Amino acid sequence: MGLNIGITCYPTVGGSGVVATELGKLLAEKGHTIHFITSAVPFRLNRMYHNIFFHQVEVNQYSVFQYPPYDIALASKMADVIKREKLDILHVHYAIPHAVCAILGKQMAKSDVKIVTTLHGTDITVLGTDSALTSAIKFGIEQSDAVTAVSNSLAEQTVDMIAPDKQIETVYNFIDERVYRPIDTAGHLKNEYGIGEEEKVVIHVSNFRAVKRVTDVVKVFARIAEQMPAKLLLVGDGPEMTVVCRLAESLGLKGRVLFLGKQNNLTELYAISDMKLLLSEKESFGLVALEAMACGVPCVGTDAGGIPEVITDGDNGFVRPIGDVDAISEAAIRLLSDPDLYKQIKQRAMDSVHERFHSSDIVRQYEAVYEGLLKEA
Ligand code: GMT
Repeated sequence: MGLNIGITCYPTVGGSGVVATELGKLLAEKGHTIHFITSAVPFRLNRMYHNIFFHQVEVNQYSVFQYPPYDIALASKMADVIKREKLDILHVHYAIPHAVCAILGKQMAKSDVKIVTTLHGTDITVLGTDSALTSAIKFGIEQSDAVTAVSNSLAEQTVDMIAPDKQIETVYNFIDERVYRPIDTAGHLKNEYGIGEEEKVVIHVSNFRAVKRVTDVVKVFARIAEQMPAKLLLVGDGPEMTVVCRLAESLGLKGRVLFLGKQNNLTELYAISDMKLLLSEKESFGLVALEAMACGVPCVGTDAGGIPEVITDGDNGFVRPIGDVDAISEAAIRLLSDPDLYKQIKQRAMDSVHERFHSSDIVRQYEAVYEGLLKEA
């Protein structure tokens, strides 16, 4: 029987919002009714579904308040939706503020709705070290009815950092295989970007926060470009952009590094890319690696967080220590210059997405979490 499921996430561009929205869409396709309770329409919610509803959290800027009360407005909206739509499940992404808001919303609604919290990383790896928020994160996790993390690494890190009295189950991220797949751009795009047929294309996609170590991406690319004709596509924007631009210039890479800014149609960019670099120092999963692999683009990543659970070194890509530009460059150059190895790793990259992260398996795992809670009740 279809369930009434509320979903709260940050609706902006970012892995957690993408996963939450894709999950909502696939659950709706399986007959559940989905209620997004968010501050804006999730950006991936790009078509109409008769059983997906959007409830906007309005945050007003009152001059008497120093900070806009997003958390309280969200909890209040959650309470309204829990009551009116008779939610069975409220699935929130991020412990703070979303799990804490859900607990408050449930109390306001005097309801028995089950709260499922998915941890995505930043709340634990960054905020968990901020002692001002540790108690709130612990509370959000412990008072949720079920808690999932997007990798074993994140689940273990959460236990190490805040020792919550709660079991945390790993449910990996997934991609929509109908969107992320190899496509043929017949070389048009490569031409339009002025990339030669013989040039290797390296891609990096992120929000250019310092933890993504985009400067290492540029340093590794400089080594690659010494060995073969190549271009680097930098996709995204963020706080480190100026530093990255300056580094590319100082390494004499002007014209070889293309700054594409934020882009939506990543499959078209992956179609012209030969390899992706994901060199973060913190990464609970690395959804962008999975997206690239599904499109047939093998990745070289660091051993940060959950990356080694997505990229298996020597099987579907390469994993090297964080910041080890020499070792990363050696692996990248080897991958790009050995056609047999490349073919084998590329195939394994595509196969492993289907074997280990298939959307239908992951959605089923979330349904099992929901059903388990409702059976207990
Ligand atoms: O990486 C970011 O800066 C964005 C952040 C988010 O909230 O979307 O990403 C986190 O969640 C993604 C989806 O689960 C993961 O793929 C990313 O690895 C994770 N980022 C970090 O842990 C730094």
